[in-house]
Amino acid sequence: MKFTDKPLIYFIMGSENTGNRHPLTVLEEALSGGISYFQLREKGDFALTGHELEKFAGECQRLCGVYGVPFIVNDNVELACKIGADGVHIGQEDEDASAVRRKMGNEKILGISVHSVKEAALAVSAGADYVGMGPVFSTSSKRDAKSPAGVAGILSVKDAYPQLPVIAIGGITPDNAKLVWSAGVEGVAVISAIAGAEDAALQVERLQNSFRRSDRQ
Ligand code: TZP
Ligand code: MG
Repeated sequence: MKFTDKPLIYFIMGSENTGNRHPLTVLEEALSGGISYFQLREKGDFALTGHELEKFAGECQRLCGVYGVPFIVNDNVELACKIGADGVHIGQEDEDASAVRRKMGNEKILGISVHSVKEAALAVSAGADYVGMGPVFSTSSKRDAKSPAGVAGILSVKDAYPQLPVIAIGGITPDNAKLVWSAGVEGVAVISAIAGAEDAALQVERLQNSFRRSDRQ
């Protein structure tokens, strides 16, 4: 997984996040706006399952392929392996991270959600390519979200593991992203600010501009 000085916008979406807009329309807009990674996170009461999920995942994967953007699957390691996704993202309650790394092989991307320096340490030893750290701010996109770690929470992980790519997540919008970039993260992961935007491409551009306005440039 490559992390450069370019601001990394990591878009996360499931079929329930886009309101009355078609998720594939939103994904294509976000891709054309310049997202760097896409994660399919299919959650909620009406989440697709089985064949429908596989079909939807395949459509998202195909679109990502057109734009050359890595396609990551949340939680579902079996699905990721079956369809040949570029990687998988797991949380603290999911399968053991070292076992997932073994299943996926070393070539695939492994991301792990962490909420503390201690969890970041475990993620490093399990072979994570990056950690998703958050929620930075309060969020309504995750039912069981922990209390917000703030920018201080990100800084504590960055201080302990300067080489570990950190993707900040939770309540990030173009208005507060400047603060997050200033903490030295490699990227920001966003659900609602992109999935709920009228124009996802424009919203991605706004997030990129917030990086340009941050203290790092
Ligand atoms: N993990 C921590 S916060 C969060 C996840 C999946 C949800 C982020 O969504 P949003 O809408 O960008 O706050
Ligand atoms: Mg999970």
